[in-house]
Amino acid sequence: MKIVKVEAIPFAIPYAKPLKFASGEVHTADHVLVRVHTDEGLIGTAEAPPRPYTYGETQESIVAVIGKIFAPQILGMTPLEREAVHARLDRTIGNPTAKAAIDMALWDILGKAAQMPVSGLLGGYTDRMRVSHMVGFAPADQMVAEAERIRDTYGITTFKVKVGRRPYGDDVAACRALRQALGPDVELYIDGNRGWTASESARALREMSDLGLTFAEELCPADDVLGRRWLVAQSTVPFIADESATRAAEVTRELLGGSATAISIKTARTGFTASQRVLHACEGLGVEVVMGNQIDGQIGTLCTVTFGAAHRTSARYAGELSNFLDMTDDLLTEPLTIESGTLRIREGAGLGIDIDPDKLARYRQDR
Ligand code: MUC
Ligand code: MG
Repeated sequence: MKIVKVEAIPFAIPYAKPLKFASGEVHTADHVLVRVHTDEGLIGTAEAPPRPYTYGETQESIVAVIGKIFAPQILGMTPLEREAVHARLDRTIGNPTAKAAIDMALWDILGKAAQMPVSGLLGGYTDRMRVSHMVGFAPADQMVAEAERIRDTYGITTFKVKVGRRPYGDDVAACRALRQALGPDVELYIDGNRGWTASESARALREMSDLGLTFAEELCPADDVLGRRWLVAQSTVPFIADESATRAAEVTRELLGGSATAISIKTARTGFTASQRVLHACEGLGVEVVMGNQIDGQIGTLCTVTFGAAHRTSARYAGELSNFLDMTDDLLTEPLTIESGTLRIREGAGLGIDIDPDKLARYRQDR
């Protein structure tokens, strides 16, 4: 079975409620649908979300690098040669979401060819994950109202609160308001997207020490090498590396350098193959992981839950699987649903991604 075509289709779906955080904001899901075609008629599907402020990729750059560099490199190869495919893709540095989407589309093909779900091929640990919802920047009362609505509508009881604004006391107050409104049983953790300095972060963590936070993520830049080590050494909660550790080698550097004590795995940037490398490295080192969200649509979310549910250690904490709820529409024929705070994988062959052709025609940007 040979790869005969790789499509990179730009599409745009507006958000009903934009997500705002310290490094940027998202108003439209301007993603790229990636479809890998084989000579046997099997098609693998995934999506690449451009996050210019995090990886430097744009919708245009993803379409270009797949069309001009990656597709010509892998045409004629087989989906079973994933290591050889990655050796070719990795000649080019960067472009993580473009590479990840190709990787996941290849796994989708393998699942379809074997008539097996990808989750089973990856590890088959469980069929669902608890869901964590990201609460973006807004006045504290609106953040509380959103969390309460999400809890009451979907049964979600874990929230990642975006912080990193100035003065930091506003974010501390918002976290306190969330804890007071939601009570002691809800899990809360924070993500600064590098918005604070190390000393602001340390002060904020001290002032929140009674809030029972589960994790703190990327509060200050990893480039503040000594400041970040100093911060992490005094943090009483695990300190998650997200955008500072987007590859297995960076994960090693952050952990061994004492700049992180937990890792966010995002299939949107490491696909399934490299996400397994990161996961297994973390397991070997005894470091906890959380399945993160690249502000994914439903296709990306299905990929995240497929990977997260497949492994014991990635299924342990709630995965960030709900931001698609803020989009006005999506491309799946059968939309994802979150019930009792959990999201299930799709049974059946491959990833279970079935694209609605009318929706794709409506939202694609290249015609
Ligand atoms: C997150 O965890 O940081 C926001 C920026 C990004 O790269 O991912 C999101 C969520
Ligand atoms: Mg993050």
